[in-house]
Amino acid sequence: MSDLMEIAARLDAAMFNATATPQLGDTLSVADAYRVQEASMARRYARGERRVGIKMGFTSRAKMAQMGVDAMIWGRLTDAMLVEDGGAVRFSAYVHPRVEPEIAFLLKAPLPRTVTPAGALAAVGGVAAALEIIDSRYENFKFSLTDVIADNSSSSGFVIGPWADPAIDLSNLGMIMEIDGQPRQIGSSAAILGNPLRSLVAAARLAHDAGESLGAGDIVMAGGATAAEHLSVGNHVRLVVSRLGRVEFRVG
Ligand code: 0L1
Ligand code: MG
Repeated sequence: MSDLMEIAARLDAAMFNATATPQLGDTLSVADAYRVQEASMARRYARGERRVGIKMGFTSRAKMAQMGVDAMIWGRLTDAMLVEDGGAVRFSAYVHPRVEPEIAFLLKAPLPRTVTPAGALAAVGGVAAALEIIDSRYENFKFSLTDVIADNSSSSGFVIGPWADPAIDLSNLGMIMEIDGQPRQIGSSAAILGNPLRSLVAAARLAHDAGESLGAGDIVMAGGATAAEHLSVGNHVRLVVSRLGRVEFRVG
């Protein structure tokens, strides 16, 4: 267990100092990788950060192919990771940040462990276009499945557009992510498990199995719909999701 605590401290320090650390190298089981994640997040909570929800990862083929990982993962989101819509982030706060287009859910009721997509929808108070800023703490943004789980699934920042009424068909919404006015990723919400609601169903199960309940007020990021794009100083990133709205931020 002390080894796991040491790894958690190393990953937390890499995040805190925005300095890359070597990969762990497939030395952990999946269960131990989540224990490391929990322990490194406990260090952040002890510094005053508050958990505000969870993010799902590798819920689309595009993301699995980009990173060479083929299983769904999840990570914790804190209030310190939330970036105001239209706001700015500091490039120097990250190791090698990337951005990806997502759909976010805001819960208005608890999500039970086992729920159908329709049951999950009934617990949703809002849905929004969202951008996730991912930042692996590993050198060269390279990792195994257990490496990335231990590293809080590369969670780093997230930006959420205006919440919309969830009573729309989420299964095939067009998504265009622009950087500096140029379309860089074009996709559909269908890429997220056929419908982002399925990611919410999976989130309920995975979080519950790890002893984390999802309740009213929690945010769930459904996972990248396309491959991620590198960020550079000066970038302006904007995502438009058909029928849902837009969200944007700058890199300073
Ligand atoms: O949304 C996603 O699929 C993000 C996965 C996080 C892991 C990564 O690509 O760094
Ligand atoms: Mg993501």
